[in-house]
Amino acid sequence: MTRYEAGDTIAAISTPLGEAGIGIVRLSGPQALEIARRLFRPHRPRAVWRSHQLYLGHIVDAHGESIDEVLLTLMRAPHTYTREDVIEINCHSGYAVLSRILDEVLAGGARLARPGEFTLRAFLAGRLDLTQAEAVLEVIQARSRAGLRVAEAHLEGYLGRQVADLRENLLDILAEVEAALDFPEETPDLPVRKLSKALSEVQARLLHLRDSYQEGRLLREGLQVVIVGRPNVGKSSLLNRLLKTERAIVSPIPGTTRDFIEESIVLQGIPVRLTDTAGLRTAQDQVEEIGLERTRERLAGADVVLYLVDGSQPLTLEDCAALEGLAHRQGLAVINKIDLPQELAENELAKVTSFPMVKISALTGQGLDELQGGLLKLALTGGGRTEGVMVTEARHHQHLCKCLDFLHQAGGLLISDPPWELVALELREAIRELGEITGEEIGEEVLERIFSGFCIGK
Ligand SMILES: Nc1nc2c(ncn2[C@@H]2O[C@H](COP(=O)(O)OP(=O)(O)OP(=O)(O)O)[C@@H](O)[C@H]2O)c(=O)[nH]1
Ligand SMILES: [Mg+2]
Repeated sequence: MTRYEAGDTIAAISTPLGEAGIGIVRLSGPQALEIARRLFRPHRPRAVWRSHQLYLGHIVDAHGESIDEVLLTLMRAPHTYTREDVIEINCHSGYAVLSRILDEVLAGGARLARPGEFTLRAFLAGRLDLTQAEAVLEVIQARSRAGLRVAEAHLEGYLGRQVADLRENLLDILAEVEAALDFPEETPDLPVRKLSKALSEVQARLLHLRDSYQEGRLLREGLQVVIVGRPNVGKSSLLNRLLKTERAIVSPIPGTTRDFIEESIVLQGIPVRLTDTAGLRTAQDQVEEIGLERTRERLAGADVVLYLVDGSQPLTLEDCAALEGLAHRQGLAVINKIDLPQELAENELAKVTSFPMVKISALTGQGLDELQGGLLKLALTGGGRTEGVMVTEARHHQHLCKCLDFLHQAGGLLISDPPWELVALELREAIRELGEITGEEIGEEVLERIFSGFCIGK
């Protein structure tokens, strides 16, 4: 094992490299204190260094010349993030200061930390389970309040504990089955009904967790919304309205938007990525053709489609064809320009699409609340959850699905006098899937993949 070698001292710049009030160089490992003491000149020299204290002084280079005035935090193992000795050097944040201090630390015997290595050490030391380690990244990347709330709950270990608890329940069931397998004479006939009931209870809780992913994924990744429609129906005007800025060019000339425009907003705590696209029509030139191709690509990746029509015009054949092409998608049929005299027959529109209908004016802002409400309703078909542990990671969701598959197999085998060997086999697989979520059973390559997504210094 090269990557997970403990024993060496790692160091990294833990704050973004840029001009700011404070930047932090962090060290963790058995030599952290020794390295720091060689570089640090405290304002008030002292014989005893106490843990969890701040010291004011200077970091100096090999010639004794000061690099910066800093506040140094000393944290002795085991009450630290990594459970090793940790030193944090709070200096002024600037490229030259931070990189010079890091260079001195590395020259002093530390090794540059790999992405996520501090958190990896916290995981390997047993301070965090894997769901908590992953939540560190989730907290950093949270894009909305609701997303942050869920990430913080993961960091507290609520998800990990729930999964570990379910795994324990399965281990209990497995123990009963295995006892009967190992000592068939001493064990009375296994209570199939009781085991079946215990299994169903675990399955129900797992299903609940698995289903929370629909909303969890939205909180994490955001909702992809694409605005499409014929030229000039007001797509860019709607984008601007939702963003509350004049982001996209709006003009009465059809074909104004040629490339797609993407921006983010937060709707009731859920991050939404909004894409305005080039109007759907037969391309007039090569640039427009490329624009249309991009519209189709964005459309393919959308969670929700907003199909815009101009209410002051009759419905066209192109609209009908486009809407029919979207029949298998989730979306809203948005009638725009309701401030103008209406020419569009709503019943005709209803005939070609099953999308819920919303009427708005991108010009006056009328109907915008209904539009946003309709959007969220589509995104949260489960109605939205306000409490309980939620799954936000694709990795966790996959393991939950696989675990449920194995339990389904096990459940199917539970008839009177079932092949207990096979039941045990399915149960063991199911237990392993849960162990991969919390990290109790995890391969090195999976760890590698998870932590390589982190930034250096975390
Ligand atoms: N009266 C009225 N005019 C609108 C409304 N929404 C947009 N318009 C006007 O319709 C014209 C086209 O608006 P855009 O937002 O550029 O339309 P678009 O769908 O982005 O058009 P392309 O980019 O060409 O596909 C502009 O003159 C807008 O001011 C509305 O709700 N009411
Ligand atoms: Mg436009």
